[in-house]
Amino acid sequence: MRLRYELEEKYARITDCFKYIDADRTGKLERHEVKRLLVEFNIVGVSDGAIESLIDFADTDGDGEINYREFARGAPPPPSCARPPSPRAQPRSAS
Ligand SMILES: [Ca+2]
Ligand SMILES: [Ca+2]
Repeated sequence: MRLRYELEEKYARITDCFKYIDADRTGKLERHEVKRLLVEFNIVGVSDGAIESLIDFADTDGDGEINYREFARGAPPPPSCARPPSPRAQPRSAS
């Protein structure tokens, strides 16, 4: 169904986004990765305190890092997070 497809698309994009930010492949977004993301988006002038607040907001289990579940739940829809979705012949392939 269409709704199901759209949900899968959305989650695929969040996953791509997460992997993109998680450059060191730890499966979690550490503070330095969040900071790097802001720099990459040319969001400069954000204080460390504001970044900490952002992380704390998303970090619902309080371990200081943002895991995938926290990211998927806490992140706003990422319109510009990753590169535009690449056109694929198969919408969903086993990975
Ligand atoms: Ca990481
Ligand atoms: Ca956490």
